[in-house]
Amino acid sequence: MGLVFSRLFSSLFGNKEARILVLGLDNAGKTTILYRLQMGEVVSTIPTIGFNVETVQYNNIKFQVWDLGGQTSIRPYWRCYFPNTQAIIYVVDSSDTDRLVVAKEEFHAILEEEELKGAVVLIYANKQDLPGALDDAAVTEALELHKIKSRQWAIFKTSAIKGEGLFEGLDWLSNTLKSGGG
Ligand SMILES: Nc1nc2c(ncn2[C@@H]2O[C@H](COP(=O)(O)OP(=O)(O)OP(=O)(O)O)[C@@H](O)[C@H]2O)c(=O)[nH]1
Ligand SMILES: [Mg+2]
Repeated sequence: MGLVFSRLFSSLFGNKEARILVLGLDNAGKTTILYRLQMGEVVSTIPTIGFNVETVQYNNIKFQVWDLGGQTSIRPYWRCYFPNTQAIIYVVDSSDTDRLVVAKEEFHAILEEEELKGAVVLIYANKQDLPGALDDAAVTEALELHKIKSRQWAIFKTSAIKGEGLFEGLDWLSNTLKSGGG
């Protein structure tokens, strides 16, 4: 009842809330992105064991952003966070071409998850500032994004270090969520 009331209250005052999961392989830049979005700064990170969660208020949406550790041994725990998720931000290190196949497999495994069937997907082709980084078209191909069926998705080129592309992606996400996606 409390939840229903707070949702009604939020919708009356145009303040939608959304629970977002940030997923991707270790070293992709997820934690860097979370704090770039939240504080507008580059923070020094260590590999995440577990999660970080922060609230990011943007375009009248209160995003509750969950950044999960991406190491191989902790990826099985991602599913503990799947329920009630409106959107996934999938982060790829566009310069880590050796691991794009693994990134693709993890991505498509996520799309298969029943609990995430309704979630919209934003892909960040991150680390565009690095030499040899693949562009959005090449990452689209490597991740086989054309195989995505009946789900809203978009890909943006980003550099968390330079602060480029992140809010463009969040614009897409907030418009998509406002128009009923997720
Ligand atoms: N050049 C460059 N480096 C980046 C960028 N984004 C993140 N990094 C660096 O990549 C490294 C890993 O970043 P993290 O944000 O800790 O990566 P993560 O995805 O959270 O990794 P896990 O917590 O292990 O899953 C750090 O040294 C970051 O400074 C980027 O856009 N460009
Ligand atoms: Mg991290």
